[in-house]
Amino acid sequence: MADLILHHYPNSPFSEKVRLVLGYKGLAWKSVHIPVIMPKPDVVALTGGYRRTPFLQVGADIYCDSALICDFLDSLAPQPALYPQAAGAQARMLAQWADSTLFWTAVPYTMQPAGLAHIFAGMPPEGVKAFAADRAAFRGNALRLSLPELTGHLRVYLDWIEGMFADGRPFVTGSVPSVADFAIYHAIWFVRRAPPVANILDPCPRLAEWFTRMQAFGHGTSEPLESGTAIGIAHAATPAPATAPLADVHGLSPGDRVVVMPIDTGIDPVEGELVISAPNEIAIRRIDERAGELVVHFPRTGFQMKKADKEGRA
Ligand SMILES: N[C@@H](CCC(=O)N[C@@H](CS)C(=O)NCC(=O)O)C(=O)O
Repeated sequence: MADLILHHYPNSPFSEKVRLVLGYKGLAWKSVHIPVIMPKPDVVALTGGYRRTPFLQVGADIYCDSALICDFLDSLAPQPALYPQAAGAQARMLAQWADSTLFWTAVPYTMQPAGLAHIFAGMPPEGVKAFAADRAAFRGNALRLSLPELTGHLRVYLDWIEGMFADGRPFVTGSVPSVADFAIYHAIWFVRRAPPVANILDPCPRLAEWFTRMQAFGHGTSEPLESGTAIGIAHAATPAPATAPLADVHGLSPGDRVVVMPIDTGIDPVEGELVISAPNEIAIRRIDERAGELVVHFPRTGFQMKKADKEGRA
């Protein structure tokens, strides 16, 4: 199989989730560092417009969103499992809560002035300003909570998580890790990156022990790669044949021109020809001037798909 190429940047929590999964599964991967803010021309050449971080490239196949990347890595390397049978569906449900509610509480909480000053220490003011403007556009009209609300909500969530370890279990859903652990981990990881505000974690000793257990999985083995080389790799490769069952709910068929986009943040449309419409996954084929023929994969949930009009819009 072609190399696993993770497109990410060091300070990205969702990337940390995937890096830790790669470590848990003992996988080797290539590391492309992408820009933290727009413009991202090499990202867009591969994804067709999706700008979020991270995404995984395997030859000419592009996997968007950490939830789908987890599914893909688990099918590629099934042991140790991200979805252990004993954890059941609750692992996925908890992961979805952590990737949305917990993340969007922990990150803005951490980005309060004291946390921001620590995370951006040494960055010129215009860099901080550009980051703030980029993320304002990224979040669009999403509700912004005040710091007292964020603090209050985060305390409740941390208390819930701490409570899950009360019966002595080493991981969130039981005796072995599941995807839920990795999804909760990256939000906590981000809070810990800002020591001036990380004291909110102090009343959670079991969570601290769990964090150390999780951190020990490491990131697997990686080698740096230039984004231009990654585009060349895509160009030289052929997308994997689509084998997933058709599970259409849109009245669309493979071959139809569609537009796919996230429903929450970074809602940039990606246009192409539908090749997979499976229960948990949508994939579209597109041709890029620099990267050639690609198939871009998205999870079903968290995204919307529409038939493209003649101009290729949703
Ligand atoms: N649901 C997505 C969320 C990804 C996400 O929001 N990533 C953040 C970085 S951690 C992002 O894209 N920020 C804007 C950017 O990097 O351009 C996932 O699970 O991958």
